[in-house]
Amino acid sequence: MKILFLNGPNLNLLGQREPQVYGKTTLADIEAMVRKQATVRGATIDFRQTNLEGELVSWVQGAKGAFDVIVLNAAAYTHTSVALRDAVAATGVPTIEIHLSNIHAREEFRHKSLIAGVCFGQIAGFGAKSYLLGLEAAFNIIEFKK
Ligand code: CA2
Repeated sequence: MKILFLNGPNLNLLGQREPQVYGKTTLADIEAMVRKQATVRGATIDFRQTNLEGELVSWVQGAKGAFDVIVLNAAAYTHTSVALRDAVAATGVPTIEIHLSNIHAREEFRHKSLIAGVCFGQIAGFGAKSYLLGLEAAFNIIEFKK
């Protein structure tokens, strides 16, 4: 059971800037939390962050045959990247879209997700817990496919 967590631009700043919006937890804290829970449940995770759109696209492409599920916080590329949408659609690996904040309760430009239509589902608004809910959703998909 292998689950790939991908994080988009600026998420490396979590816990250091704008704590009123994104909380005080760092991305390293979130990774540790997810890793611990995944280990308990017998899964292996790979947890990555990049500020580069093309790198995210390449990672999504590379997941085919290597991972069972992708859990994706594409950050700002959620709202802008047709390339990422096409990569998610092409990879065939079930992908769960996650967000720390409730993108539907924020500025209008965040309400539209270009990737939502090609993802298995979306989790948004639970802060760092969105990652654990994403992990839970990944287990559900894997169970469902058995
Ligand atoms: O709520 C989420 O998880 C988002 O994906 C976060 C993105 C935002 O563009 C999406 O609309 C929703 C922003 C990530 C940037 O994170 C920062 C953390 C600290 C300081 C500045 C940015």
